[in-house]
Amino acid sequence: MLIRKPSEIPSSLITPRTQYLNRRRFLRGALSGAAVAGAAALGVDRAAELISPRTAALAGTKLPTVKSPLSTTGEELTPYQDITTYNNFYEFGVPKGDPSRNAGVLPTRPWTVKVEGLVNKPKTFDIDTLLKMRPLEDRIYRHRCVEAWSMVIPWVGYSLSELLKQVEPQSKAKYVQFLSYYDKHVEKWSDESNIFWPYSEGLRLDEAMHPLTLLTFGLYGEVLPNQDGAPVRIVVPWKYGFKSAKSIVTIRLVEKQPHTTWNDQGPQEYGFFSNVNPNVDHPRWSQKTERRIGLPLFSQRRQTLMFNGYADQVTSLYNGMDLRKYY
Ligand SMILES: Nc1nc2c(c(=O)[nH]1)N[C@H]1C(S)=C(S)[C@@H](COP(=O)(O)O)O[C@H]1N2
Ligand SMILES: [Mo]
Repeated sequence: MLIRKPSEIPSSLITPRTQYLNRRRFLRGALSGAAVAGAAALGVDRAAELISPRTAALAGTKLPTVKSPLSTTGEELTPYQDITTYNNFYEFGVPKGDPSRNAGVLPTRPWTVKVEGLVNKPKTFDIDTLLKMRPLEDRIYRHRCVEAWSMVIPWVGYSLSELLKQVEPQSKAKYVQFLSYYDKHVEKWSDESNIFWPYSEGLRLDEAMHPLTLLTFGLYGEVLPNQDGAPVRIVVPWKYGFKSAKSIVTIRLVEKQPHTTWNDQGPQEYGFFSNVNPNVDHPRWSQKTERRIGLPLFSQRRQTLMFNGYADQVTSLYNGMDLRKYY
């Protein structure tokens, strides 16, 4: 497959951001017009289905944010264009450009996140309640995919611990499982891979409670585009990207280590912990270096940092653990 990477497109071809957004809004308008016309021919019930809440329209809405002391500094931000067109979101297709083309059909309203399992106060949160529960922070993080590419992304959200504290985890709870939205009629591309849906990820409870673990609603100060995991996702910056489940609907506190999607796919290749670690190679490639997306080709290659550069904050979580064994 030959796809021109965003970084290889001359900047003269990159649409300025405002123009790009206006065009998208225009296209969306045109599309919903077509949906209404098409719906008239189908009868009322189908019509309601076609026009019903489909909130790609929310993507790009400004979010009120405060600066975060936990932001990574001194890194050049990856352009919005790259963050939103070079994605892994297998529910919407395997090639990196497919999620940005297909994820518009994800219905991001109404949306709830159910927090259940070993907690004293299980609760189903409406997404708009979650959005207002705590001040939203601008948090810049390095983002390192297991495929050895990376970005620097200004996310918007607050620490997941703020939500977990509210439901009061019981002492038996040792792990947290995250489940993504799944509807094979909406995510028609999901059969391109043999993943056992819904996408499932997990963290040890202390990892989930770490302040760096972000409950994420936006990027670049705006509501997440669907392809980046709208309306809410997890971001765990010291781990490979696949640990950060997108478009989550369930958070479950459990006693035993939950099954996780990439570990199911290849346990020798993708461990449960999957901390970014330049000293432990993937069986099929090195993890010593990475390619920073969005930079000129000659300057993309760089050293991968232990725990993706967050060692000062997270090393203590793994005291006494053999990180080769627990990869
Ligand atoms: N539900 C779901 N979450 C997912 C994935 C996915 O395919 N489905 N891909 C993961 C992988 S491999 C990575 S690298 C990141 C990518 O996030 P981004 O596209 O916003 O950069 O999302 C992770 N979360
Ligand atoms: Mo990834």
